[in-house]
Amino acid sequence: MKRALSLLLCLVLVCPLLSGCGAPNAAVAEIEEDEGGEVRLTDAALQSDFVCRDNDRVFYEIFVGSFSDSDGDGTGDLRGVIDRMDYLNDGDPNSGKSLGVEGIWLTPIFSSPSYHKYDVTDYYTIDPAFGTEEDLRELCELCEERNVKLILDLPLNHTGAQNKWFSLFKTAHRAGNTADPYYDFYSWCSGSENIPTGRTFRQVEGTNDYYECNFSGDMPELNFDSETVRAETLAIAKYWLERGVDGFRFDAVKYVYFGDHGSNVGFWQWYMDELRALDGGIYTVGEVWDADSVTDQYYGALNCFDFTLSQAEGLIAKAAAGSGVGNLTSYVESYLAGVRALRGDATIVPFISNHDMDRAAGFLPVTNGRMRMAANLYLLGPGSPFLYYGEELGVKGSRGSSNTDANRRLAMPWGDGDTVADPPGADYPEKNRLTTTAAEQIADAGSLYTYYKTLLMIRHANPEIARGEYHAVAGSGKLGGFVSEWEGSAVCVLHNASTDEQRFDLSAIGGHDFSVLAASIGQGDAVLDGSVLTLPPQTSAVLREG
Ligand SMILES: [Ca+2]
Ligand SMILES: [Ca+2]
Repeated sequence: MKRALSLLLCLVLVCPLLSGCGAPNAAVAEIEEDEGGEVRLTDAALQSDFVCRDNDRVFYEIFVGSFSDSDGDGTGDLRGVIDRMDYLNDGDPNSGKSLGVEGIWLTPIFSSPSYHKYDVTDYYTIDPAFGTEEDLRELCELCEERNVKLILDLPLNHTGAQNKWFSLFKTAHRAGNTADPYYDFYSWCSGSENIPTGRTFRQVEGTNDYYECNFSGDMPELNFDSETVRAETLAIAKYWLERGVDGFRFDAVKYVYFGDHGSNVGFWQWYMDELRALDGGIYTVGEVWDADSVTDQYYGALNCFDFTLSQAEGLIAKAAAGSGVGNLTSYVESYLAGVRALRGDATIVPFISNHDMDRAAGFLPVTNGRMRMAANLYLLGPGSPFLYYGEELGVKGSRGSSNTDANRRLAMPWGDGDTVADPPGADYPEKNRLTTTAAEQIADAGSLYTYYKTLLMIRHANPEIARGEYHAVAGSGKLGGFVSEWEGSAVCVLHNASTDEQRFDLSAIGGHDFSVLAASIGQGDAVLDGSVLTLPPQTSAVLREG
C-alpha cells in the first residue's frame, strides 16, 4: 500500500537525481511501503534481480583501522564492519537504503605491529585490535547472506621483521645451519660484495649474510624459490578460504622476484592454478602498479587493478574534466578486449584512488561536478570497479607537507557517534577536510552518497554495462560512450563530461534501435526526442532497445 510518506521519499530520494519529475522518457522511480513497513523503490529501471555475478562486482575497499570502531578504543575493527553492513549492502538490491556494493576488500587484518598491517607477524591470527576469528566468521556469513564477496588483503612478498619465521631465519644463519628449513626462508645473499644492484639488503646481525628488504628494513622479503615458502603461501590462503572468505587482494605482486617479471608471472600462474584447484569460484585481484605493458604479463594468471585509469593524471580524471571521454572509451575497448584475449574470464578493474593514493575528492572536486562525472565514467562502465571507503562521501586527504600516507586513510566521518579515529601520524588540516558526514549525506537527496547509491542501482539494473561486449561510440573530448551487448540484449551508455549541453543522434549507431531512455544521471535530465539524445552538462544516459 502506498502512503503519503512514499511520495515524499520519491521526491526526495530519486527525482532530482535520476530524472526530471514529469519529464518525457524519464525514469521516475516510485517508492511504496509494503505491509511490513519496508520502503522499496519500485521503478522497473532501478529494479534488478541481483543475479550472482562472477567478476563484474562493485567492490568497496575498507582500510580496517579507519572504518568503524565497535568498542570505543578509536581503532576500526571487524565488528565495526559488521555493524556497517546495512550501510554497504542491506541484502535487498531494491530497497534504495544502502550503497549496494557487491564486494568488500579488507586491508590486512593479520597480526602486525603497525597500524596499516602490511608487515605481518602471523598470517594465521587476526590482530587483536581488529577482533577475532569468530568476528570474521560472522562477517563472512553476513556477506554470504547478502551476496557480497569478502576478500582479504594478502601481503606475501614480505613479512614483518617480528614474524617468528624471520627469527628462525636469523638463528639459522647465525648458527650457519644450512640444513635448517628456515635458512632459505627469506631472500638473502652472502657478503656485501655479492649484493645484486638495484635491490636493498641489510646485514643479518652477527653474520656476514644480508637479507633482502626493498620496502623497509622491517619488511624482510620471502624467498619464493623455497618449496617450503611456496607451500606456506598456499597453506595461508587455504586456511582463510576454509574460514569463509571468498578470495584475496594480493599486495606487491610484481615484487615477488624483484625486477624479474618472468619469474613473478611463473609464481603467480602456479599459485593461481593451485588456488583455483582449491576453490573454483575464488575471487582475486593483484596489485601490479606499473604500465599496462607490464601488467598485461600478469593477466594470464589473475585480474589486476587498472592503474592507467587512476589518480589525477589517469584517464578517468582527464575524461571527467571534459577533455578525454573518447580517449577513455577507446582505451577501455582495446584494454578489455586485450585482457579477455589473454584469459577468457578476465576483466578490467577500474578505480580512481586507493589507500596508497591521494583522495579522489582532492583532484576531482565535488563542487565543480567532476567527482560525480568521474563516478559516472567508471561505475557505468565494464569490469569490477573498486571504490575506496569514504569516496562516496567526498572524503579528502593527501600526504601533505608531512608526507604521510596516514592522511590518505583518515577516519570515516560517520557523524553518528562512531568512535573511529584517524591513524597515528595523520595531520591533515581541519580546514581542508570534508565538512559533511555520512549521516547527513544519507538524509540528503542531493548528496554525493545518494548519487553513488543511485549510480549503483542503475548499474545493477542494466547488467550489460558491466559484463557485455564493449564497443566505443561517439568519441570526442567532451562526449562519448559505448554499446555493450550481453546475451542477446544491448545497452548504450553516453556521457557528456562538458559543462555545455550536447546532442547526439543515435541513428549513427548501426545495428541497434536504442529507443528507450532507461536512466539518466547528472546535472540535468537527458531527453530523447526521436533518435536525438540531448544530454545536459555533466550528465550520462543509459539507453535500451525498444
Ligand atoms: Ca576498536
Ligand atoms: Ca621480493
